[in-house]
Amino acid sequence: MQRTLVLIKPDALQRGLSGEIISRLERRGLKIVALKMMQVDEVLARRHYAVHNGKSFFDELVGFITSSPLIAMVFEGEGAVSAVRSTMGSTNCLESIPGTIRGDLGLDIEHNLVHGSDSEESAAKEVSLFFTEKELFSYPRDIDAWITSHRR
Ligand code: IDP
Ligand code: MG
Repeated sequence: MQRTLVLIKPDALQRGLSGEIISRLERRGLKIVALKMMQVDEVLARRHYAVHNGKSFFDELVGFITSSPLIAMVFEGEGAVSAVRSTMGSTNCLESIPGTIRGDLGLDIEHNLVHGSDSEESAAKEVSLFFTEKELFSYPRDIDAWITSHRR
C-alpha cells in the first residue's frame, strides 16, 4: 500500500486550517499512519527541498518553511501519492481549481498551505527524512473494506 508525506505548512497552521486539510484527506479515505508537529530547521528544509536548490525562490522557500511550526504527516492508501496531489491542487493556488485545498483556501504560489510527495520515489525519501520507523504505525481499519477493493 502506498505511503506519502504531507506537510501542513506554516501558513495553514497560522491560519487555523490544519483540521480542514487533515479532514479533506481523511474523508478521501486515506489513513493517517504518522503525525507530528515540528519546527523544521534549515538543514532539514534544504534537504527536503534539495531538488529546488539553485532556483530563484529556493532561499525564500527555506525561509518560509522554517518560519513557524508545521505538521508533518504520512498518509497511506491505494494510490495515496496521486490522491493527495489531486486533492491538493496545483502549485500556484491562483491556478488551482475550486474543490482542491489550494483552489479553495489560498491565493499564492509560495503560501500554498500543503506539501505532498510527487512520486513514490520521493515519498519514500521524504517519509524517511521526517519520520523514524518507530513513528510509522501499521494498523488495520475495518472501514478499509468499504474504501478499497484491493486487499494486500
Ligand atoms: P509542489 O509543492 O506543488 O510540489 P514544487 O514545484 O515542488 O511544488 O515547489 C515546492 C514549493 O516551492 C511550492 O509548494 C511552493 O511553496 C514553492 N514555490 C514553487 N514555485 C515557486 C515560485 O515560483 N515562487 C515562490 N515559491 C514557489
Ligand atoms: Mg514538489
